[in-house]
Amino acid sequence: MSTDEHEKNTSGSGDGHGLPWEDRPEGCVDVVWRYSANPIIPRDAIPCANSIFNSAVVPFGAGFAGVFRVDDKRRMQQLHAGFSADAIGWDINPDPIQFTTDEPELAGFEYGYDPRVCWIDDRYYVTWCNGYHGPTIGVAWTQDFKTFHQLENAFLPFNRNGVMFPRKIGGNFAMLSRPSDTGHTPFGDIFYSESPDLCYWGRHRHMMGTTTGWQETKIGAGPIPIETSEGWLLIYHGVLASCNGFVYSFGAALLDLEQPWKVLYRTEPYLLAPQTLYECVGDVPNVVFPCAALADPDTGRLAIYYGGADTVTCLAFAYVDELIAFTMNNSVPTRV
Ligand code: BMA
Repeated sequence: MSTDEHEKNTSGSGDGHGLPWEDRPEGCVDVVWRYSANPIIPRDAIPCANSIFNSAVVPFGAGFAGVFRVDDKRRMQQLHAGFSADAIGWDINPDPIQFTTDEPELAGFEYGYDPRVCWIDDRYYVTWCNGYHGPTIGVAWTQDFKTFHQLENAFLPFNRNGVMFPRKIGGNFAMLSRPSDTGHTPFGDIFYSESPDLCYWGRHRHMMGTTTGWQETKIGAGPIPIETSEGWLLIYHGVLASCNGFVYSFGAALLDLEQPWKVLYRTEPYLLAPQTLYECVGDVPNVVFPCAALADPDTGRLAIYYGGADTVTCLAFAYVDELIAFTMNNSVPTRV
């Protein structure tokens, strides 16, 4: 698909471009609100699935496409492609993605989870947590969501939450990631890295660490950052260690446009925390985990896709302008 075709889907007609939307419920004062018909994807949408969650969607052709995290009934973590006309009802391929590569070292797919999809120039890049002697960041590109060309892993193990920027920064590809360990990591800051060629990554910069409350234990980038006049709008997850285990919520930050490792603002309160049945009850209770957002530049509407309780896929809404204002007005002190 050409750049023009992609832009046709992300800017233009002023009618919301078919993005999912539901007005803020009456009486709701929150800056982010849930879709009333959540979850949009049940755990058993395809026969092999134990659960379908933490997934990424993008505009594609006249509709939408996505890469879905499917934990199968063997409890292996797989990635599946899917298509949709309205970005709510999804037709998910029952067979996992088979990545193509000429590099034998990359060929044996161990496991993959928490995908993100990012349009840059003329193709979609997929990043995911890729099993290679421990979790690291896998990278591939596609133009049709049928053939996926795998590139080199971006980093050494152990790393998670690789999220690319939708344009080059200072002439280089740019990615956020969260160095971690082999297990249920009890720490984690977000780092920024650049690459001239998507093979060699460097210029690593510390971007943001943990603070208190909902983001006291570890944090990780969520959807692809959204470029705004006030900076990159980054939605990210944060983890609190309760006496009953980890609690995953999400908030937002604004990053400097040309030096994105400089955090201008970040929310002290969360935007969304696990509170509904489908967020509090499932294979891993008390998890909301955002991996994608669809933005309409004309209406300012934002549709945020997140996993609920490591089991189902859910949708929430916001206005980009309100999110920016909220982030600025409810920020913890940053170092900038
Ligand atoms: C993280 C990732 C996510 C998951 C979360 C809660 O480490 O594995 O995929 O949603 O834990 O279990």
